Amino acid sequence: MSTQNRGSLVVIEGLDRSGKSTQCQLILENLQAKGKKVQLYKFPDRSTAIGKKIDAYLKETSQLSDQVIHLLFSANRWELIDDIKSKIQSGVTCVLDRYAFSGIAFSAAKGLNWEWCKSPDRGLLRPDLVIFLHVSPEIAAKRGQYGEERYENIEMQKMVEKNFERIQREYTEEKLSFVTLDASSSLETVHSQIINLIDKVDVSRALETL
Ligand code: DGP
Repeated sequence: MSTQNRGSLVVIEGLDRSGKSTQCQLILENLQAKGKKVQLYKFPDRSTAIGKKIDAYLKETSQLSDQVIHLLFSANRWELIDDIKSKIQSGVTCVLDRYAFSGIAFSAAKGLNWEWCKSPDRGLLRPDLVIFLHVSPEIAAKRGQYGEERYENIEMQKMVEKNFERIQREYTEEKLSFVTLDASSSLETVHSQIINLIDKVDVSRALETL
């Protein structure tokens, strides 16, 4: 990929109800106000045919094996990656609300093999920056609409939290910039920390793959 004037690839991860989607919206507004081209992608993207299957699974109106849903979540990322790649090449900063790291964290929490969970996402674009918004599962559980979907229970979220710690360790060893922020601080504090990190992304480096 050409390194000239490319956009950056930023991923926001977190437990359910960690404030990810609000922060993604604030990032969008901040970068747009600075005149930057920016596009937000939310994973899972529930609008595609695969995304609709994922949505039904999360709302518990359909049942699928743990392996099948893992592969569907990954396929949902693969179906959008060419679009993301061409946006980045044309100078657009792409902000992803969840990505492959959620895939490992949630599926491994159900007992699937760690390396097996990683494999379907190998070859996807490697982000310039991953920000994990940390909020304790107990605090998240007190937030609005919690418990409406599959996975929104404290036991599951605690395992997911542990898995994100391992993901951060492993990817940091691979030199991926993976930062955990305390998302229980005020919206404004978290937002300005995120913007500081995004401003420091080095887009002169070529994008690699996971
Ligand atoms: P959200 O739309 O951000 O609330 O995410 C939907 C739920 O799906 C949330 O509980 C996290 C979970 N999730 C997101 N990505 C993946 C994935 O790749 N694999 C699995 N198993 N779960 C995921």
